[in-house]
Amino acid sequence: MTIRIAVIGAGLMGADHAKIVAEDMPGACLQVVCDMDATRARRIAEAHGAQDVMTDPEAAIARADVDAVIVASPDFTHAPLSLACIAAGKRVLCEKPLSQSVDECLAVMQAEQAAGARFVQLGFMRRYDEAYVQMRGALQRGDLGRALMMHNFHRNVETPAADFTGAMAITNSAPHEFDVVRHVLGCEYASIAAWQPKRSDARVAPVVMVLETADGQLVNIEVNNNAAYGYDVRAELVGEAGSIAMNPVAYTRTDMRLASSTGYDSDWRGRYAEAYRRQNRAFLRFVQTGAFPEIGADCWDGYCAAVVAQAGAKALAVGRKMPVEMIARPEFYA
Ligand code: ISE
Repeated sequence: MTIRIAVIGAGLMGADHAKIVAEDMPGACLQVVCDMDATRARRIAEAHGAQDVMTDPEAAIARADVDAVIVASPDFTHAPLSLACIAAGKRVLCEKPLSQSVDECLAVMQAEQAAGARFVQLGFMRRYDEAYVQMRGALQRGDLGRALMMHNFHRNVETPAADFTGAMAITNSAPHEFDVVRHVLGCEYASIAAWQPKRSDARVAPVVMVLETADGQLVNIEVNNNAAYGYDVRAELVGEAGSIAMNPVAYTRTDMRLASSTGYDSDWRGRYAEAYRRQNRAFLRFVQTGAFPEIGADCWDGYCAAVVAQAGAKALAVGRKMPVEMIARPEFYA
């Protein structure tokens, strides 16, 4: 049976998900594209052969001819739309973050537990990126010995909005690292500190974070949303017996005029193209079987990222290290 998917949100990520559903998810079809802006929804629907266009997300979720949902609308809609999917008994792949509010994350977790089944997979797609898969594998096999540190760099060409702040770098961009690092290391954070260097202009400066894990590892994360030169993510996991680092991802190298060069993507869609496809196919299997994807991110992971982000934003504001205080992991998410 073909799984009929509604994509909610027809912006950058919604368009990308619609394309993935239409082209790279055998067993699924793009049923509806929904966006507040009907013209934008229609453009994406026509480009990828969707059956229908809607402007009301709750109505799209409720449709009898929609089996599953991908939420890629603005961040503040993620939790309410996930709740609507749970209420409708439909599985949802929700873009990160689940919510920037810890309380909203808890509300979605509670609704899911009350429903008695997993409905929400979160779009922390880096878990499916081969570099992080190999880092996690090396650690789990014991190749690296005990993990000591993980270094991370996350650079965007420029901020999406002129009023982007250091706090937003922590709550919007860094959650990718918060999630994938705890996924690779297999432990939770104990504290976070955050600082910013000074820039010569009014743009948001990089944010540099240092986190301690509950197992005594150190994690540093640089998020530079105005790096100017390209989309660039780097990571290195250092253990007592060795280290494993992510290679730059480039299919080609140009050798010309006595120089050798590789290019950068302008944003994350190219760098993580394969990870998005793996993640979305895992979501499809989840819809088909009901078994939550082995390495997928769930509501608990969304809650954890929100708690760390909240503590990180506070640490940046007050200029000192803050504890990361979480509830005990509910048995439901074990
Ligand atoms: C941005 O906020 C995202 O959501 C993207 O997934 C990420 O890759 C990008 O670097 C972030 O800044």
